[in-house]
Amino acid sequence: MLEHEAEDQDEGDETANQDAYVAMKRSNALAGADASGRVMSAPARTLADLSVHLDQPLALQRALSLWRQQGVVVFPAMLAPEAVHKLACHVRAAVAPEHAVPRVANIRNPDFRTLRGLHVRGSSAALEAIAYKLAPFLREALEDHELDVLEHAAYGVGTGAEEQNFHRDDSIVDSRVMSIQISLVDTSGEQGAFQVLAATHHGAARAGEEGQEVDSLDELGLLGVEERVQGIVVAVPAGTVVMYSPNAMHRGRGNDTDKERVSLTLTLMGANGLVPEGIPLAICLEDEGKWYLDVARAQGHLMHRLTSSTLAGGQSEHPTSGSTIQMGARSPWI
Ligand SMILES: O=C(O)CCC(=O)C(=O)O
Repeated sequence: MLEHEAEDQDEGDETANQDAYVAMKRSNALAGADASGRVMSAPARTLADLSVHLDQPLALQRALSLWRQQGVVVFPAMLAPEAVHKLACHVRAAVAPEHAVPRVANIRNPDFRTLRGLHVRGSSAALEAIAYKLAPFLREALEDHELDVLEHAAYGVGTGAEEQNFHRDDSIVDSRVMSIQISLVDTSGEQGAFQVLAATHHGAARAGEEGQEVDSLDELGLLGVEERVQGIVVAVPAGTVVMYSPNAMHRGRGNDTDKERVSLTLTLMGANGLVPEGIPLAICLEDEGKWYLDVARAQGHLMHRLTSSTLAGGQSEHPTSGSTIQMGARSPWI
């Protein structure tokens, strides 16, 4: 490498570090953390503590507060059964070996777990239904009206899958990145359910670095309360949408039942967020960097950056859908 190239790279690294530092400070401040990053609000202890029912008053404000303070929000049975059925068909068809892009290497304890990049277009109705209901929350939470789809995959946890260790997915603390799971089957706690430690998405919780996996959360010096050792088991009905920070300590539990846990998983990022290391991973190659949800208006729309064609047949189900797939003004983020 030439000398001036090395200098450019050093400057680039420094800028990236500064960006990450600024993002961490902002994430902490939004979450009500003190100067050392310790979160001031009490960690949620039950699934009900993390759940938001959209028919309740101030539901989206409560969702925003959970996102910032706990790093996790659960919307129980948010998608209608017909929408879940359609999405489940898309997911199951796409995991057929001849169609799917295997991404199993991304998963911890991969035996009996399947993660496959999935075409975004086939999920447009469900994604638009979510954006329609949650647009103001998503815009505030991810601090932008353009939300890049970084990952989009079918995820199955079959009988015999082992419990994972608690971990976080990446090393950048940035509240503008959101992992989402849409449950496509009723999921019991023993069916490989998602499990999370609330309020571990930043600050003091950074004692556990990216890649570090722990058997006991005492290793992180985070605990004191028995419930927190176990975390919150997200055993939920089909159609439930779980949104969590990839920085929150979480894991998949073992599946001791004879039923597969099936979900759609995706990662959204506010357009000015810091792309986490290692992402994009679980998405179809041709969809990388192409799709975003536009939540500028009260309802959201799924958009494609590079074409100006109209989404054939109006696949969305919400009332305002005539969804246009528009040309993105800016380049893909990769
Ligand atoms: O099973 C889950 O819901 C979480 C999976 C996970 O965190 C991982 O594979 O890294």
